[in-house]
Amino acid sequence: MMTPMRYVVLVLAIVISLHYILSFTHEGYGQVTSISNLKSQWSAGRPPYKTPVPDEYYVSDNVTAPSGRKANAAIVMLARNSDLNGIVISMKQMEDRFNKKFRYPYVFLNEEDFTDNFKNRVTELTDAQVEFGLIPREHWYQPDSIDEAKASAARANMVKNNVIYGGMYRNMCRFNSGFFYRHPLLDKYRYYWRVEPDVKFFCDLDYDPFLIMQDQNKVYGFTVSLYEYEATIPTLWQAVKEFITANPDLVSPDNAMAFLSDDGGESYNRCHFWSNFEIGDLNLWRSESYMKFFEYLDNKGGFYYERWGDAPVHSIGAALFAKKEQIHFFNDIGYRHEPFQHCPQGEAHSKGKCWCDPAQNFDYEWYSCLARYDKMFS
Ligand SMILES: Nc1nc2c(ncn2[C@@H]2O[C@H](COP(=O)(O)OP(=O)(O)O)[C@@H](O)[C@H]2O)c(=O)[nH]1
Ligand SMILES: [Mg+2]
Repeated sequence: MMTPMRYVVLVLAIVISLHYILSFTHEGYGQVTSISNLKSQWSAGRPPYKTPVPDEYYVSDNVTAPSGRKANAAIVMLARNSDLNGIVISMKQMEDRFNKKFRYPYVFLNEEDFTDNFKNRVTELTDAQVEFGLIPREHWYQPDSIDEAKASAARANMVKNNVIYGGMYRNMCRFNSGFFYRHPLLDKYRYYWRVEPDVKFFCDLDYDPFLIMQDQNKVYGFTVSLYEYEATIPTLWQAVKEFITANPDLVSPDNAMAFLSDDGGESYNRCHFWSNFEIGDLNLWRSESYMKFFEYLDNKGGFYYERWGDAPVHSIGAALFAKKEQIHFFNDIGYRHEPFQHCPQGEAHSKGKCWCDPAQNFDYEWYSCLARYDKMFS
């Protein structure tokens, strides 16, 4: 039995549907919604959505930096072919949040040839130039000077003790510490932004961070800082101290030792900048001081006998050889690399239209070193 109420609803539905169908036949609604137009597209043998939206519908997004100035910079990604899906996630966000406007070139590096599939998928994400570089063998693989028996025993021991990445990543850490900036594809650049697979960029970046680096004479930029695992660097600080004693003139007078050490350099507090995000000046790493420093560390063998990471090595290098004012915290770049994130607070959050929850922010968590960075300037 149909209740009066149901009857009214049914009649109304019929009337509305009729009105809708009739409106389609009215040519005045514009070509795209007219039945005759849809029909002609169907008769062409394909559904309408397969006809591309005409060019004139697109609003161009060619807004560049206010003055049109650009830095001499590139976005650099070290990646395996198997990292492709994670790379695409990171790169799409880079483009959407920032690089669509600024069009900085990308440089991809790998110790193996990138596959055509890898190259095609990343190239189609951007209008900027994309280059793919093969890492020279001698920049990547374990040098002959390393005693493999000793190195493999160290790896096995770390695996046994559940040290994170205890058995892997030696070549990658050594390459990032001392070789990425020597790749011929980077020769022509002064600044770089390091990006890893599977990261998140939470906010619109409407200014050019490379120009900030250049104009303000910064050499190293970070978003997250934290403590290193002691088990990966048992003898690193001893090597650093030896280097400083042997080369006192190379250390910057206005250095950031206070970020690294709470006792004037005697011991390392394990603070470092998280190097999966870096915006830096390649000349810092190309400098005589850093090159000598890396060579000194490399000769110790700690990249293989322990698991020295590029994060503490870069951080110590930047802190010793730059002025502390040249190390920049990019507060307005909302960023996540599992499992930590920097979410801009307050005005920076709204200005960047950030989508991270401001309550989830690593800045002053107990495991963060940002307070030590702040303190250097207080
Ligand atoms: N070409 C190449 N890239 C690597 C290799 N191992 C790691 N990477 C890259 O090095 C970076 C760090 O590796 P990832 O797996 O993100 O390490 P995690 O962030 O410490 O967990 C990423 O950009 C990886 O794509 C490798 O064996 N070959
Ligand atoms: Mg990573």
